[in-house]
Amino acid sequence: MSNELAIEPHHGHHPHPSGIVRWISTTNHKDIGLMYLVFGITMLMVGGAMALGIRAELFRPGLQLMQPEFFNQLITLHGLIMVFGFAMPVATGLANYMLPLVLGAPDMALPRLNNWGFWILPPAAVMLVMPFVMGLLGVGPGAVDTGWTMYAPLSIQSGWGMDFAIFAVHMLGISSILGSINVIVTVLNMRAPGMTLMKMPLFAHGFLVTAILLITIMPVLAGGVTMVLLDRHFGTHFFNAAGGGDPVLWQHIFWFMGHPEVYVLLLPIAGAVPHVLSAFARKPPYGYRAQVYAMWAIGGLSVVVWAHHMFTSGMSTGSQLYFMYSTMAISLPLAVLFFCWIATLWRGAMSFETPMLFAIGFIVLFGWGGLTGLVLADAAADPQYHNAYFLVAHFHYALYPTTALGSMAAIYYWLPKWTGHMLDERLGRAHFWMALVGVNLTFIPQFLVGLAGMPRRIPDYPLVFADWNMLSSIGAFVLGASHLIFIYNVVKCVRGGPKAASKAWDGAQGLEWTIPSPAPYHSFETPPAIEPSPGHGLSAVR
Ligand code: CU1
Repeated sequence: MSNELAIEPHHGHHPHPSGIVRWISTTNHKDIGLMYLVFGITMLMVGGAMALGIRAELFRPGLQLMQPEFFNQLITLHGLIMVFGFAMPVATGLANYMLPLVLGAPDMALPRLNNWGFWILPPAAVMLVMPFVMGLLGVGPGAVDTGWTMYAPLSIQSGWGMDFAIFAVHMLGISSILGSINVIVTVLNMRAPGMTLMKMPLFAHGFLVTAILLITIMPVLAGGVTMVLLDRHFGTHFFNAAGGGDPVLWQHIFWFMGHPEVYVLLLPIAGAVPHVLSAFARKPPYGYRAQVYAMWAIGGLSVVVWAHHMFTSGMSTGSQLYFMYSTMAISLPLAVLFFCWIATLWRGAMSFETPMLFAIGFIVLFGWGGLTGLVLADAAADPQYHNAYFLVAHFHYALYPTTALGSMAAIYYWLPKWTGHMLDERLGRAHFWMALVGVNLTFIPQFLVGLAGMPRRIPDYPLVFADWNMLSSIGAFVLGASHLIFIYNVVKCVRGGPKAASKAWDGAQGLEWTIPSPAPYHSFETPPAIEPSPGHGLSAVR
């Protein structure tokens, strides 16, 4: 029986509220997923504008546009906004929209909690950015200016923008813990009958590991920033050396969250990309089991390697060796994922539509991020790179391909399912090539100036670094402009375009392609009778 017969939106329900009330009160996974995506992309624009402010100041040596205090606020907010405001909400939006669709479920397991989890986000973002806006208007000391790592003792001495950041981190943490609980409960309880854990799509595995990681690390960060708050206002000395505290303790707490956070950003994409590769190579994902085990291994290892960020903080040789080797060990499961992705393409009947371009772009550029990370993980070499622009280039090569190219691959891939329209391929290609040129032009020069010794987090630099910095700034503006094409293309696809079939892409497999495009308000009111496909996680309807 085809599923489409079982779906008839609205039957047996009260009429849905419309207008703003609909969005505030909605418990529908698609509405909430959409709000997460819109919120995340909005924050990408805000954080991106701040990055362009940074690059504009660094276009030439000397201070042109801003004072160092303001520059510090920009780098801090750029980091916090991109990680907590853009990357995580976009991933949560994908989870909300797509998990019920790929699992054959009617909705997420905990819809009211889902609503609450989203609506904590906008006030948190306002709280983070408000001191910045007030500072611009000449009121107060401005936003948090410690760098996104919020290192003590700076975070204890900084102005009240820091207190706002602490409360914002609390709220962001609550939001992602609620979202994670929902993902775990949904994946464990809402799968279509017959879809065992080892037959569910890789997309769901990626989010399951991510959600467990988030529940492990976010409370630790919340506890850490609470200790900073106590140090600032309530006379404790957790991180204050003058009172017998230890600033390095903060670094341990922060990076216990901060390192797994990288994999929180990677694993949802590592789960989504195989769907795209397999659709456009017209082959099932290669090495399904290996990919699942690799994702779990990455998740497990990611919580025991954090102090590789702290090699220069004065740690014993034994600890350095441990954190060096454990960090390098992560490259093994990561290499398994890479080989599986490449093997999925191997001898496939490939075509290069926009989502495929972004998926391949993600693999190649993220490979660069990973390889340069190995250099930094070497405890003996790290002092050369620590706090230099090499590091900045490395983590942007790790994070931009993942959070932007990877999530855009997923968004372009599922956009026909969301809107019922095919996207404009020409614009999609233009977006891809412009982003590809932009990201490389921005960050390759940063590797070079970093190796030559340019430190990070400075608004001014010696003349000798001028040419590379100018190129990097030009690249950043190209990259920024490419995002405008993205937004225009998505809006265009929402408003119209060639009609998308239920199965929008030839080679696409999985339950989400068995229901109409656009997907109806309630996805699978009757659990689909599935034909669990042997060993590659993309079930078909019987
Ligand atoms: Cu790390």
